[in-house]
Amino acid sequence: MTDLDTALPQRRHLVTEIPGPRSRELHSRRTAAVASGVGSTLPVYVERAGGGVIVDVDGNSLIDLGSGIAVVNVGNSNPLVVDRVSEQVDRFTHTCFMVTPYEGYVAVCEELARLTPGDHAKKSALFNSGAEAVENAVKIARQATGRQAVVVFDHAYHGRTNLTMALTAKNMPYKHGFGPFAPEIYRVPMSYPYRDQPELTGAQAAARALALIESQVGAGNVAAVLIEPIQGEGGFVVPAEGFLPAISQWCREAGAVFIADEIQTGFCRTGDWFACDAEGVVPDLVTTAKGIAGGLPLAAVTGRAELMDAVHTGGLGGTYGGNPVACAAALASIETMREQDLVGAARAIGDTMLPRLRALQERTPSIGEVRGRGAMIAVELVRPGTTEPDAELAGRIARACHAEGVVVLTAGTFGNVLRFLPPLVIDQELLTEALDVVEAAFATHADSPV
Ligand code: PLZ
Repeated sequence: MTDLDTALPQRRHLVTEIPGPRSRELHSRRTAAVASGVGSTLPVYVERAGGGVIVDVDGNSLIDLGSGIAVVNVGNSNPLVVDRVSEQVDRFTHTCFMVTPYEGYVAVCEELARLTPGDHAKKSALFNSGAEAVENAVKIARQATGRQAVVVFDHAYHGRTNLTMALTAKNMPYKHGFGPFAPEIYRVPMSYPYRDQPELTGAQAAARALALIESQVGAGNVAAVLIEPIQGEGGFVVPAEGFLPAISQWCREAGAVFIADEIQTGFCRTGDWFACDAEGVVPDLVTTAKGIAGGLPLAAVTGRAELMDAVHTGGLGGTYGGNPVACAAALASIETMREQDLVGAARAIGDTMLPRLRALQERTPSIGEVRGRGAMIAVELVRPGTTEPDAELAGRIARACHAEGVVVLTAGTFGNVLRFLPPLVIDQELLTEALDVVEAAFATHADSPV
């Protein structure tokens, strides 16, 4: 669907088993040199990637349904990103914005002000990683409110640094053995329509969470409520309609900062520029990263100008935050999203995937739920006839897809969610072929209807 000016054929083509001999060789070097705490979903070592494919060192061409965890929304080595990055690298690679600034940083902040939800005056600060953006959003909210408590949700994922580990819900692998964690973090139940028994409307789920905040934290102590509008690592949990608006309304009344973590959902992924747009929710602060810069490390906090400016000069920063090469990549990515209508492309991906996966669900009792929006789609696996999570099956299906040359990821508090995050520029045909592979994996590995 795009004018991919790449020599990389957009096809699935396996020439060895997965992983092949050269990948296995690299893997044994890696095992000797790389700390084992860093994992890899699929140890095929990459040689090239573009559009919807990843080519490994053995010459296998795999279909990419992961986008490096929702990062290469505009496609890997997107031609415009490559051009702009090369041009920037040629001019200068780093000065440190806090020493001698440059236009690219300012231009990215201007784009963020235009694109993020709401038409109020906004300002931004740039960082290197999602976790760093989340940490800084909390710093800003605390400074602006003079309060300390931060409210987060069950199944939340916000990063692996000390503060963000405390904000993240899941113990294994993110927190286990890494405490003590930062104080003044309070966790309340998320709206999780598939698992809320009895099913709660968005308003009811919000009332459940808000009652706990009021009784256990106290509205006047809350600096910020931090939420992913669709949870990512937690299993692509889409809250019931009305949940986010109710939480954001409560924040407004309580004088608390409503922070939307759009690190995984942002930049067209869900079929809107930002997932909050779907219900017209306007956060006070938004954190972004991943999709913003087509694969280069960049992150941002964007928000109400008066909140952002509550911090004293020098209170925010970092050596590399808003690196000029990453800013050039972000500007090229944003231009691509706009010109190639990647919002529309993400919607089209959802329109292809959801009906096929729902049809698969009809004949597969171990599929408890198919959910998601745009190009952020998941399948939750359970033991047939129950809602008991089946992580083992999710792993088996993922491995079967990998063996057939389709990169899929798993997620979820219970590890039982298969998730799909294709690059938004993926060919329809390639996407259809990937879905054939997923269906075949279910046909072989999941129980047949009873
Ligand atoms: N907030 C919503 O999705 C990163 C992490 C994978 P960083 N998610 C992928 C892993 O196992 O480390 C993420 C996110 C949301 C924050 C983050 C953190 O972003 O750029 O990884 O720090």
